[in-house]
This record gives sequence, C-alpha cells and structure tokens, in this order.
Amino acid sequence: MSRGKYFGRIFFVFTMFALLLTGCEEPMSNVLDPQGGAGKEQLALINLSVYIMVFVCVVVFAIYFYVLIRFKQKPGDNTIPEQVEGNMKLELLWIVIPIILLVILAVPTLQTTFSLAEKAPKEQRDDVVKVKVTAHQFWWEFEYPEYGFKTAQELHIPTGKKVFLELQSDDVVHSFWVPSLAGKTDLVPGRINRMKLDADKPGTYKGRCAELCGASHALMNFQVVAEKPSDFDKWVEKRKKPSSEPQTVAQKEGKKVFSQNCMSCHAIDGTNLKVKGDKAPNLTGFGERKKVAGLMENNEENLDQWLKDPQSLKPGTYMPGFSHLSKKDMSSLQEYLRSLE
Ligand SMILES: [Cu+2]
Repeated sequence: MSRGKYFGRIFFVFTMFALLLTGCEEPMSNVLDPQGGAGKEQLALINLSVYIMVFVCVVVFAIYFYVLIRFKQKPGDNTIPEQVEGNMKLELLWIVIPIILLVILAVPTLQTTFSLAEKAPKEQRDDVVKVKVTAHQFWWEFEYPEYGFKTAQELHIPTGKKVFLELQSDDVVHSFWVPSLAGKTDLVPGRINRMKLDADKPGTYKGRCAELCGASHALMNFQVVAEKPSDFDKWVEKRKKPSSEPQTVAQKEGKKVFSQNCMSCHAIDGTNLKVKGDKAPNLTGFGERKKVAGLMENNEENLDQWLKDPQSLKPGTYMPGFSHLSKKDMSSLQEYLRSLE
C-alpha cells in the first residue's frame, strides 16, 4: 500500500470516530459542560488527571526523542555508550516522581469522593433537599421523606440547593447517572449509597442507568427537572395536594377502569382509592410528566401504545399490556391519567 493511501485510510477511520463522538453529545447531557457544583468538582478531577498525563507524555517523549537523536550510532563508530543500569540516582528519580504525581492525584480525588458521598444533615435545612432514590427494573422511584410523597421517572430539584441522594436498588445492580450534573453512583441491593448533586440553572437534564441491568437497561431513562426554588416549592405543594379526582364523565369512568386494572401495582395520591400499589411507578400528577415510561414524549399516541403493548417499547418490563380493554375503557382510562395534576 502506498504511503498516501495508508494515511488516507487512517484519516478516514479517525474522521468516522470523530463523527461518532459528535453523535454522543446530547444537549443537557455533557460531562465536559457541567451545570452544577458536583459536576464541576468532578470535571476538575478529570482535568487534573489529564494535565498530569499530558505532562508525563511530554516529558517522556522529549527525553525519548533527545536520546534517539543524541545517541544515534554514527557510521564506523562501534563503541557502546555509557550504561546506566543500577544507577541509584536515576532509579530513585523514576520511583519518586510517579509517587509524587499519584499523591497529587489521590489527595483531591479522595477529598472530593468523600465529600460528595457525605450523609445528609439530620435536621431539616432550607438549603438542603433529601431524596431517596430506588432503582427498579426498569424505572426510577424518587421519595421526598421530608415532604412525605413519592414520584417516579422525574426527579424535581430546586436550583442552587444541595440535593442529598440516598440510593438503593429493589432488584439488581443499577447505576444513577446525570451526565450534566454528577458522575455515576451504583445502586446495590441491600446497601445504601450516597451522593450529592446540585444544579445552577433551571432546566431538564437527562439521566440514565449506567449499569447493565437487564433487557431494557438502555431504556431506563429519567429526567432531572431543576426549577427555581419558588417553582420547586409550588411543585411540592401540588404534589402534597394533588388534583386526582376526575371531573368529566369519561374521567370518572377512567378512574373506575384504573381501580379495576392498575391499582394493585400503581398508586395515585389524593384519591379515595384505598389500595395503594407500590410495585410500579406512582402516577400522581402523571398528566404533567414530560415522558411516558420515562422514555417517550407524554402524548396521546405514546400513552396509547404504552398501555396496549409495553413489551414492544420496554422489553422485560413488569407492566402487562391492556390491549384487551374495550376501546371505550381504554380511552376513558387515558383521559383520567392525562387529567392527573
Ligand atoms: Cu438499571
């Protein structure tokens, strides 16, 4: 192969990689553009390790090329250059320098790791929000112990406040990851892990499961909705006193269909429905959620498809399909779900 062709091929491969990487970047989902304090602290660690690596590479390659040129064998010269094996000074130098570099890396890494996994303060504080996160195959449950309610698939947080998360799993190992806000933390059955995060600006940030956990691992997405503290407080009030009672005839019918088909797994707060399922996402305020099943835009078509054939959208989900419902029951059920605020 000619040299030109060879470099042409390498150039092609790298261009393809670059294109692939640009495809990875989604808005509001970028580790290198953190939108909160925790993400910034973690980016500082990434940067520190990159600077150290670049420094090591530059020094090693500079010495390498110097030696390559300086000690190149000259024509007719068969003498062996001075040998340095067993040289105490040199040996010490290349043991001590890496140790110093590792210490420079280790101290801030350990500090940040422990500080971001801190326990939440016991007392209730104005600048702190506590959330218990439970991962299930394949959905996320968010409980606000201080406010006394649970929600699913959408984690609401106030901007500028510290959010202390307690993470646990209901089944297998999952990993909680919101690229724009903070690095991953595993959720391990039988264990509680902790992490802190915060958002500077209001926005909807993408979250996902980052540990292979089953057939729909790649579909186990969630949203982090960061709001101004005043908007967050309004949301909390609404969740505490949700409007879950049906108004129209169709909605009333829908509530009946819900109580006969969905209630053993799903709960809706603020109704007179006695049994409160907690095997599946709490649906209080479902009409205001951005996504159906944490996955698709919350519109009529997607909700219809999800209720009729969830397996086709999230393989392995425990949600059964309800395609056997009559057309009328299905449409009133959907009307009721969409009315929940
Ligand atoms: Cu998972």
